[in-house]
Amino acid sequence: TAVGLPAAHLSSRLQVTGGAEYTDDTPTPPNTLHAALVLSTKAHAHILSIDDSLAKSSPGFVGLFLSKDVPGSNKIGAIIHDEEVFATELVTCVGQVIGIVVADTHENAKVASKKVKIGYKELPPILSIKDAIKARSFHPSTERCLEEGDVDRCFMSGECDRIIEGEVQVGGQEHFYLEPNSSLIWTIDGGNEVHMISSTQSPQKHQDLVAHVLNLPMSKVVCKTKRIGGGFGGKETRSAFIAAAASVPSYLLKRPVKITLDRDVDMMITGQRHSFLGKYKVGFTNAGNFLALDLEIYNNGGNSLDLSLSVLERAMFSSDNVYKIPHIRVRGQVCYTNLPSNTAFRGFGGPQGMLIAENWVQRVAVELRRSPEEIREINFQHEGHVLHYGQKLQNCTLRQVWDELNASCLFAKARETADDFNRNNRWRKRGVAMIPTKFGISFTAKHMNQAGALVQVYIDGTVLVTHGGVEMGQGLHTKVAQIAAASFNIPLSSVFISETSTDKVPNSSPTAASASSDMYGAAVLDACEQINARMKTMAVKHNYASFTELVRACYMERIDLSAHGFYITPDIGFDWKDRKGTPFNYFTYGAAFAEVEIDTLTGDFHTRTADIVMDLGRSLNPAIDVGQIEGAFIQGLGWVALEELKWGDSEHPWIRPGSLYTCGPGTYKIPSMNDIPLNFKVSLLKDVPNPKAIHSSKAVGEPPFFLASSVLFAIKDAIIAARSEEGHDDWFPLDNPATPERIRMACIDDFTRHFASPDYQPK
Ligand code: MTE
Ligand code: LUZ
Ligand code: MOS
Repeated sequence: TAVGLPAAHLSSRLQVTGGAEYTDDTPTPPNTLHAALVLSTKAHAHILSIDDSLAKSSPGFVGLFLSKDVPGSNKIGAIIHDEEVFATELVTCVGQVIGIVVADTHENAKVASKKVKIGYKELPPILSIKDAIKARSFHPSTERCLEEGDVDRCFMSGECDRIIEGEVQVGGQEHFYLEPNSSLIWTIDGGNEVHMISSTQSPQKHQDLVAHVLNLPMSKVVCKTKRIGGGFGGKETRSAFIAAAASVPSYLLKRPVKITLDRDVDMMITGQRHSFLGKYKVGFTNAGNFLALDLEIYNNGGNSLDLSLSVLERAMFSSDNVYKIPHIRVRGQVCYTNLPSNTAFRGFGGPQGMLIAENWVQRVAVELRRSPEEIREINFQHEGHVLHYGQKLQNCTLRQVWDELNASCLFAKARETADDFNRNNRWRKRGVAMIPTKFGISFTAKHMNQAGALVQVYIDGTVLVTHGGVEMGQGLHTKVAQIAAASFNIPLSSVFISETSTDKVPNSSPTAASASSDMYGAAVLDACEQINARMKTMAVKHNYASFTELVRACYMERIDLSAHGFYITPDIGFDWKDRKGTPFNYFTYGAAFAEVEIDTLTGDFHTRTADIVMDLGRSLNPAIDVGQIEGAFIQGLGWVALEELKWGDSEHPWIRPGSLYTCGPGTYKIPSMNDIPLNFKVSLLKDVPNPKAIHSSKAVGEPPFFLASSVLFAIKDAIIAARSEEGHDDWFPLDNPATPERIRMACIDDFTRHFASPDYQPK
C-alpha cells in the first residue's frame, strides 16, 4: 500500500521548475487594485492628524481607507480582540497599520502610502522583557503556574548539596518563509459575497475576521489556499490582519484588491518567534541528581496578545525537557511591549522552554566537573514518569533514541578526537554535544484538536480529497493522499488534493502544532471508510476487475460516492485551574549529536557533523519525514547560532526606537548552503509503532527543531577548551544566537582583554 512509502512530495516537480502557483502568481481579474499599508513609524504615540493631500495626487492613487471606513467591527485579534484593523487614536508599535492605500499598481500604491502624513505625539515605549518587568507591563490575565512537589521545602531541607541561580536570555527569530504574506480579495454577485485567495495557515481565520470586519455572515465569505511558500507558524494568525485590512477597499469599491507585502515590510510588521527570559534556581546533589527547580519565565508578547499565552504555556510544559525534577515550580507571564505582536514559530515556546532547561543542565555539569551528557543521562525520565503537569509518560522511547544515537555517533571516540585536536591547536577549537528532546503532540487548547475532510470519488475512478489542512511544503497533502490511496487500494496517482477551502470543509483549526497528518489523515480515512462501506454492498455481489468498474457499478446503483469525515483527538484535556491533566496525545522523541569547530580569533564556526535519531513511529513517508528533520534542524541552527534581530532603542538612537533594523537578508543572516553540516546523518528508530496516531505514525514537523541546540552546546564546549588555555574553568553564559562576536569575546585571551563586550541587549 501507499502508506509508509518514501513517495516524492506531490508538487515537488512543479515547485523546482517554478510552475507551482502561489497567491501572488494567481492571474488577477481585470480591474484589480493593488494595496499598500500606511504604517506607524512610532513605537508608542497618539495619532494627532492624518493628512492625505499629497497621497491623493500621487500617480495611480484610487483611495485611502481608515478606521472610520470599516463597515463592521474595527476590533480583531487571534483569540481575544485586542487589536484594531486600522489604528484609531493610539499606535503601540512601529509597523502598526493605520490605513490602506489602493492604486493601479503595487509600486504606485507603495509610493502613495508613503505620502500619507501622520502627526504624532510620542509616548515612551517599552521594548524589552526586562523593561516590561520593571514597569510591570504584562498582558492581562496571563500569570500562570505549574507545580509538583514542594520546591521551597526542598531548598530549605538541606537535601541539596548545591544550589545555583541564574538567568537565560533566549533570542527571537524571523520566520523568513520564502513567500511573503499575500491575499487577493474580490466580491461577487453585486458585492454581496466576498471571496479571497490567501497565503495562510488558517483560511478559516481569514474568513472569520473578514466577515467580522465587513459585517457579513461567515456563510458569505470564502477563503481558499492552494499552497503556501512556507508558514512556520508565521501565518498561523498574523496573515489574517493583512487580509482584513485589504478586504475593506475591495468591499467598498466592489473591486478586486491584491496585497503582497515586500520582504522588509513583512519582517517589520508580522512579528517573530518570542524572545524569552528565564530566571532559575536549581538544587542538586553531588552525584548530579536534580532535586528542585524554581523557574520564572517571561516572553515578549509585543503589542497584542495573539497566541503569546499559549506559547508561554507550551514553554512551561517543556521546561523539564526530558528530566526528572522531583520538586518543580514554573511560573510565567506574558510581557506587553511596544513591538509588533510576536507569534507562533515552529516549536511554539517549546524550544525556548527547553533551551532554558539545557542551559542550567550544562551549568550543573560544569559546577560538578562532569560531562553534560552524563548529567543528562542520569536524570532521564522513564516510562510511567508523571510530568509536572500530571501527564504520565507512556511508550517512552527516550532511552532507545539516546542509546541509538550514542552508538551511531560514537560519542566517547568523538570526545577523545576533539580533545586531541584541541591539545594540538591554539586558535581553532572543536566541541561536541548530545542533546535529547521530547515534544508534546496536540494543540494545548482542547477544542482545536478537531479535523474535517471531504472525499469525493468520481466515475472515472479518481478521487478528489479536500481537508481542512494547508500545504506549506511540509508534505501534508502527499501523506494524506497516501492514506486515501491505501484505503481504496488504488495508486497514489489516482488521488488528488487541489486546495484548502472554507466552503468545502468548515471551521478548521490552523494547520499547526505538527498534528495535521495525524488529524486530517484520520478524518480522510474516516470518509474513505464510509465510502468503502457503501461500495461494499456492490463489491460483495460481484468481483469487479478494477476500482473504476466498482465505482461505475455503484454509481449506476445510485450509491453516494462522497463523504464527510471527522476526527477528534481522544483522551486529552488540561485545566489551568487544576494545573494537572493530559494536554498531549503523545510525545515525539529525538536526540542529536553535533561536532563543531570554531575559529577563536574571528568567532566563526562550522558544523562538522550532525547526527540525529528520532522516533517517528511507523513513518507515513520516510522521505518527507527525513526532509522535515533536516529542515527543522537547519532552521533551528539559524536560531541558536546565526540569526539576530535588532531594533532601535535608546542606546542605538540612529535607528528609530522600536524599529526593526534587521529587516532583510542583508542584515539578518539565515542559514544557507554553507551552514549545512559537512556530515549530516538522520535515522529513524525501527519497530516502534505508535498506538496513538494514524497507521502507527508520529508527528514530525516541530519536534526536531530544538535538536539544533546541540550545535550551540558544541560551540560552548569548544569555547570551554579555548578558555582553559588561559586558565579559566568557571561557568560562563552563552545565550543564543551564538554570533561570531559572542563566540569571539567568550574565548578570553590577550586580545579580548582590550575590548568591552559588544553585546547588543536582546529585546
Ligand atoms: N515545513 C515546510 N516545508 N514549511 C513550513 O512552513 N512549518 C512547520 C512544519 N514544517 C513548515 C514545515 C510547522 S511550524 C508546523 S506546525 C508543521 O510543519 C505543520 O504541518 P504538519 O502539522 O502537517 O506537520
Ligand atoms: N498553536 C496553537 C500551536 O494554537 N496551540 C498549540 O498548542 C500549538 N502548538 C504548537 C504549534 N502551534
Ligand atoms: Mo507551527 S508553529 O504549529 O505553525
